[in-house]
Amino acid sequence: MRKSSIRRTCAALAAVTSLALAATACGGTTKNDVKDSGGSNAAAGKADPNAATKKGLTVGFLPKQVNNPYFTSADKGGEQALTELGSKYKEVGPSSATDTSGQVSYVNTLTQQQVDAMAVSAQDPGALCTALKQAMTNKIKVVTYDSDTKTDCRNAFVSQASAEDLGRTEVQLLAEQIDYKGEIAILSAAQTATNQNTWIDFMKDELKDPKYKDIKLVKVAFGNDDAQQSFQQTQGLLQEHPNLKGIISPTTVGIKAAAQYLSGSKYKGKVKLTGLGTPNDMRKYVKNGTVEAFELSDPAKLGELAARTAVALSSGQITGKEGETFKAGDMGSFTIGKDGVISLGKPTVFNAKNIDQFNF
Ligand code: RAM
Repeated sequence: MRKSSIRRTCAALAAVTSLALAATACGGTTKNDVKDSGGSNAAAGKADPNAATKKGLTVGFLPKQVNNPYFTSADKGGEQALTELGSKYKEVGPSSATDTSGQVSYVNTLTQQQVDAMAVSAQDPGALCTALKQAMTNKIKVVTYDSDTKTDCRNAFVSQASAEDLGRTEVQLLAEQIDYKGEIAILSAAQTATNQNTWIDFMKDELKDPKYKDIKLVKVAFGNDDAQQSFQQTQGLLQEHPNLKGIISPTTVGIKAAAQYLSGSKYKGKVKLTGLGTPNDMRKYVKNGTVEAFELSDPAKLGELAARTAVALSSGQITGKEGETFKAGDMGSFTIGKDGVISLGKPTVFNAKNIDQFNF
């Protein structure tokens, strides 16, 4: 076989089969040769907290949606951390938050490109599993951030806060604003989104407390992290439920669109709105009396922690097991919790008093 056709065959083989297999058959020096040289602990699948931080790694970020400002900030945080650590950042991803098959293709692309690690925000808990497992078989470390997949389809999950905290506190915020009385609705993102669905389950559980006996959740609507759809869903909620007293929107795109609708309607200040939003998106709605209080953790910090987790995994400092601890630069030390979850911390609650102190 001529050299060029060997190269073509190898490329084709790598595209359709296990990269490790293709690499062996083609005799190339691949990531796999390098990756297993992480010392005896790494070879035995044990974490070595004292292992040196590797440089020159490539970490691919795959957000739920590339044109969502939340992920623009998150991924920027990831890029900055990787640059500081002497590694490379790349980003791929779909423009719609409901393009699960697009996300699968992007996972496969990153695998074919033999990145060292990928940070993925999953649009759906199960859809990416086969592709992510294939990546891990090829010794690529998989971190989910923001929105998880199933636990066996990644090495670790970096969450913006405890899911339970986020779900329960959103109900608490709204309940106070409506005096613990009346109909409420939820305006979510995509119907399959792991993060939103987990938070909603905790919201429903929180609502079981007798102190909320006079609050009734009448509907969960889905705006798919699309501004126009979220705006229309808000309008629809108020048409269908004219007695609605409050809305929780656990998505930055949803809460912004709902605030925009409410602020231009007769419901402004009457129908309360809370959830997860960025201070920069929500500032004007807090100032004009549409929104009292909402919350979020800084997405740039989430991206930074995802990047640092990916590098710690690739360096063999952690494997993703509960109880392992690692240093995340200026962010301090983090300990991996149950099911491989790493939580960034507590979200910040924003209101008229503090919103001007934040710029993200
Ligand atoms: C949207 C996305 C993201 C979520 C934030 C709060 O940008 O749905 O997944 O974490 O909101």
